[in-house]
Amino acid sequence: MQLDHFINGAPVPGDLVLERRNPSDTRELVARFPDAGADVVDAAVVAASAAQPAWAAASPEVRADLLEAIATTLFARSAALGELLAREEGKTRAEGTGEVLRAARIFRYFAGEAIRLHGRTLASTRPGVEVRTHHESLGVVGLITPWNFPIAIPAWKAAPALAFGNTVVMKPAETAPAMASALAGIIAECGAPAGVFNLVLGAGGAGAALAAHSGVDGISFTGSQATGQKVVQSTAARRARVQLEMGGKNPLVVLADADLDRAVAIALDGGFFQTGQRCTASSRVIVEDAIHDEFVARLAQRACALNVGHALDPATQVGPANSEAQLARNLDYVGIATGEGGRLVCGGQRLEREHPGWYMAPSLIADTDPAMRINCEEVFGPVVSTIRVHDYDAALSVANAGDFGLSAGIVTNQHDRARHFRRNVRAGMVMVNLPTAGVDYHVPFGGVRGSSHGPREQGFAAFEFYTTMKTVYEAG
Ligand code: UN1
Repeated sequence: MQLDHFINGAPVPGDLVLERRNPSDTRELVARFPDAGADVVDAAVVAASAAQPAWAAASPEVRADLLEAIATTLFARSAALGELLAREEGKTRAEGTGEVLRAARIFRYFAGEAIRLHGRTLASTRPGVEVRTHHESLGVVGLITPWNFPIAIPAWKAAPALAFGNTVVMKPAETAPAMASALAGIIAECGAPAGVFNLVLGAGGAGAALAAHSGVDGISFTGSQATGQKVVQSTAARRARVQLEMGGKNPLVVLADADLDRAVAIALDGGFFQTGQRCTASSRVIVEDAIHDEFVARLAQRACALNVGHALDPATQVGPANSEAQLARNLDYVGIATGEGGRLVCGGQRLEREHPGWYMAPSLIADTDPAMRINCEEVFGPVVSTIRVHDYDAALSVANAGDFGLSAGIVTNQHDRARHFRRNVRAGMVMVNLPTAGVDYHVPFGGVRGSSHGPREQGFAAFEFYTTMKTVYEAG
């Protein structure tokens, strides 16, 4: 598959200097694609700027119809797109197809939101004056998207952007160009006017050029803290709006009263499904002493039994790491954790399969200390650590340690404990008796501290980033 940029309603080819291989079988070349330079990014921003006034002025019904058509197309093609997603990203076919359906539902949700956008009318403090708020589009938005949800995250950024009258330039991760291209093709096919949605492919330089472009009114970014920091510096310098999602080191607290089978199932899902490659993954499991050893033994048994294999094999439960670099990072962190005194209970090694791929055994490291690097730094792989605590208060304080604050979970049947945790844990999302990962699409998503910056994404909160407010005073 040879991919092009997509600018002003037409494919724009470039030198095919980059390639993407299937992480389940690296002999398979999934896509070859170009690396946008500043000139290509500029052309896309110019096209988006030119298209923006007419798109914002169109009836909300026009925008709703486009999003509805995109949703319908994604529903209809979920099987083929789910397969492409699994081949390109490495998550299982079921996870890939599920993600395409999630993207479809996001577009359908924002088709409704396009119509519902409204302001407020208030009585002025001055007689004879009316005062209202209007929400207008922000303008041209740049979307810098990660590889781990290669269609759902583009959908939850692009759908509200388009719904509220913005035009888009999207730069997807360099390990997920084919899904982004498929989405751009569908948006065009469903009737988006030229310039409304533009795609530039490439590596980090293309994203940096987009973040720095003076014609871009806002950047929505999901990725690492290091890149997020560069994005915020670049946007702050020109006072553009910015929204950053930068991952987590999400704690899952398991209290002694918890049903062990349930707690183990929650930890297994949150820690290892989707190869642990979720910013919401339960990567730190904090367990009360009374059940710690039994919990670790059962989780290790379940983790070892997970079937790691080719993403398209129906028996596979955990696909490969997304890239060779990600696999190397995962293995490095196992070494760092054991080097600092953690006890490797299961996994920890690369796996060989009949296809050459970036496979890794689900890995559990027990007896870790909250201050160890494994408990402070995001790994983004199937690597889970456990921390033993003597009571709930200690668990809460460990959960609140560190620089992240995206999602936090607790497994308990004690209502008062769950409520105390919900009120006192420092996180943007709290899960009671649920994995820290796996969120609904119609409610706000985001974290606190080093995890997020700027307005929340998704659901009814999304309009805050993608619109600007105007206050109108009118005398008769
Ligand atoms: C989820 O847990 O369902 O990059 C979504 C990520 C997050 C999305 C997680 N922004 O993993």
